[in-house]
Amino acid sequence: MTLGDCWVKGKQALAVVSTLAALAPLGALAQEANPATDGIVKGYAKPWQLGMQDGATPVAMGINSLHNNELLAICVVISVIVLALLVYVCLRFNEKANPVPSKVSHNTLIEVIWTTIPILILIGIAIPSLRLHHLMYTIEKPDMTLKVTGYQWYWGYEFPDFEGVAYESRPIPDKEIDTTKRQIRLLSVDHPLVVPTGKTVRVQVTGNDVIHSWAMPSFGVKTDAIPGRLNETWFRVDQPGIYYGQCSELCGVYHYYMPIEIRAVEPEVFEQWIERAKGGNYALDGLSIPGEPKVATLQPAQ
Ligand SMILES: [Cu+2]
Repeated sequence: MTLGDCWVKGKQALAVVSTLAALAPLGALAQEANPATDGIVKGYAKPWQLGMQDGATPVAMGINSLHNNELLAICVVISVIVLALLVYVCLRFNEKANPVPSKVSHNTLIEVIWTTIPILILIGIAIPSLRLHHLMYTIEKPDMTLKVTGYQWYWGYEFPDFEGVAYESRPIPDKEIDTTKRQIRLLSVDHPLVVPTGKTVRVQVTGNDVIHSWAMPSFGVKTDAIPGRLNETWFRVDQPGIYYGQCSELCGVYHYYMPIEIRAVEPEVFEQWIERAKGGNYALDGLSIPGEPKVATLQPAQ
């Protein structure tokens, strides 16, 4: 072995060791207490999660179902058929099995078939996709309107239906994170957005300075917040719980500083909260989500 070979081998070994060292914290992450396991925190990317977050709204459920049931099934069927054809061709038409190859270069029937079948598959995908798009962009009789404004670097929430209810939402600093209150680093905020369950909420999204994006994976919502423009979306959450999202448009140096925390509470709880909020008190203490212990777990850090 030359000196050069030794050098290359040494570098390879170092790369393997450093990769293993980098992966080690992942194991620790898996061991970490997972706030998502108690069923109250619902919209949250779990350690080692595969696939998308569970849908909490009709739109998110529609997206998940289209992706997991329909598109994935079509992909599997196509992949299996193509693989089977490849295997058949390799076995049946190799040099040994088929020493004299056919000279055929054109077959109208086969060409018509391989053009029409993909067209039919695309039409089959387009119909449920367009139906879902229609659901996403059609807001039927909203029960409530919510205005979301992206600022550098926080979110502003306004409830135009309830006079005077407008506040800002910022993440809880790392040092103040209290896991006993189900707070999650970089996701939990001081003043979460509170919405009633079972109600259609129209969301109007705009930006104050640069483009932000209000994205809630478990709601199937990702709407750009653009200065000078009002974008509209909607959601209806049926299950009370805590859901998380983030600004999903690179908006500057503190982009990470724009998480979204939504507390979906039952309409009666929402009424109580909104009454207090009208007086400028946006704290959530005393208002709990069913199944959640009442130990002021909903109280945000001051
Ligand atoms: Cu942003």
